[in-house]
Amino acid sequence: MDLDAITEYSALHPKPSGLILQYGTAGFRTKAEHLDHVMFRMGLLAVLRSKQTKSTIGVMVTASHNPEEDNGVKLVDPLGEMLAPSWEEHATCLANAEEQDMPRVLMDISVKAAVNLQQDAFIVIGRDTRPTSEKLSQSVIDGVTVLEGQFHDYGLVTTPQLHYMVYCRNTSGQYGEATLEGYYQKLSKAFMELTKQTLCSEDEYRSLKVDCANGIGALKLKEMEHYVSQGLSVQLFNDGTKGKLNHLCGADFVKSHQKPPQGMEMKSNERCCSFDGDADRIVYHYLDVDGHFHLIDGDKIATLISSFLKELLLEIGESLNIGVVQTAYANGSSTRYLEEVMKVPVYCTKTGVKHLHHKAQEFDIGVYFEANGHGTVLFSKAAETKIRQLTKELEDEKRKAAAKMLENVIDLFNQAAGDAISDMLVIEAILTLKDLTIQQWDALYMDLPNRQLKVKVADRQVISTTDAERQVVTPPGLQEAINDLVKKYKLSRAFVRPSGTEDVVRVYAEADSQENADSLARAVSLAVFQLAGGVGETPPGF
Ligand code: 16G
Ligand code: MG
Repeated sequence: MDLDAITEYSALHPKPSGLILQYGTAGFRTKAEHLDHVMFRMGLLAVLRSKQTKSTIGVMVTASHNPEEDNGVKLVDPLGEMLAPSWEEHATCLANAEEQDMPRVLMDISVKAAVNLQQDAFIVIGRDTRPTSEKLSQSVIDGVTVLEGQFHDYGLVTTPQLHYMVYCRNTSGQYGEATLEGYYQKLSKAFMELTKQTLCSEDEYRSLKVDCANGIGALKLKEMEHYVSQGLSVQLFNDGTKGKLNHLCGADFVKSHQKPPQGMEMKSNERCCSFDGDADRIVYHYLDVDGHFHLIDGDKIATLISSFLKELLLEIGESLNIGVVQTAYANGSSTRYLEEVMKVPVYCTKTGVKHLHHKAQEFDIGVYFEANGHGTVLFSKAAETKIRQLTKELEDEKRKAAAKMLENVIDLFNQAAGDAISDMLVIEAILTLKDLTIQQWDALYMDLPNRQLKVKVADRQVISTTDAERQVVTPPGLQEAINDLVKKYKLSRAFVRPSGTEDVVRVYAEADSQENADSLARAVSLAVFQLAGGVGETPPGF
């Protein structure tokens, strides 16, 4: 390691002294102007991680659904997964080291993690469409270069596309070709094969309006459009030509405000969906004939997908197990429907894709979705091999066709990460194959009315939780207070947790009516404010 060169280059990406940032649920995320040094240092760290794992590592510059002024960075581990927890700690230490200490901290990490510095390193880099992303990704490249890592800059890509590239490169191309062309080809081929029997169905099934959050999803859907145009016609809105990224549009806005995005013409009963700013989340929505807005969130997406997969499994008659993974935010109705009507086992993990992803790996087929629209389906290697073998060996036509469909589904899901484009194609294929309208899909079950609120407290870490964030451990008395409030309402449930991405405590409540869900959420917010050191104004409504 050439410490002099590192010191010299680092001075070009100086750390504002005193600034402390945390590698959180989805990497570092803050105002773009505070991130230059973090980018340089993540370039350095990616090289160490690559040497240690002897694999290609990804670095994605994005702040997803955050406002346009923010930016962020996260590292992608060899199989497309999120960075291992011990390396999250290294990332935090390195980002926070004061300028003069940084080379020493870098050395310490390399010793602690037993990195062989002689090993080659290869890094792939991607970025979203934020005005600051190009310059910041250049700083990542500076970091990679000073440690003599090799790299490939994919430029503008969605977050899941970068995960895909990493996965492809580390599996010698078995998963797919590590190019955008390879990504489009793989997905579109699987989509066209899956839907080929139904291509003559009515036109209304084949057109979909997509709100692209004024983000990268728009560019990439435009590139992909012609690959799937025989099976699906997409009409893009909020494509970034006019509006601001994530402003009053996109999956996060639609989900949290339970409102249609601005900038999208919606006629009644038209099928619409929204991506987030880096295209790793998707939610569907429509207006009914009375003009009422209906949101179809990650829970209903998981339900549609798992019921389809379960039918195919029954058809081929193999005992592959399937499990659905959710978080505490999953609507109570979805969990009940999955367990009681569909009879699939449901598991709850902490918020954040990495927790769901990890749990989903325990099943032959693991379906995971956060209510906010992050998710995918993972097939174990054994399940995949079995299914591919069945498509070749089965003689019974019906069973063979079902196995073939499952094979297409494996290829269509981005198994490296939740991916709005890939999820969208799977959903469109299922709706077409099952001849379902968006209203019929929506009618699978009725969501319980719910409300999310935020509370500002002096230190959100005073709140600790257990049982996948469904129970508060500290501060004392808070869980008892929540229990007493929940008892006052029917079909009710509430939990609180410190946010991993914002300096707030999040509150979730659901109940038999919207009024009751709102009132429970407000009462719980007040309890948090009083028992966990609320600051500023008392939560409204009292
Ligand atoms: C991040 C997570 C997302 C989670 C959200 C929760 C990833 C890639 N993204 O965006 O899964 O739902 O944080 O945010 O893991 P919160 O902690 O602020 O509620
Ligand atoms: Mg995102």
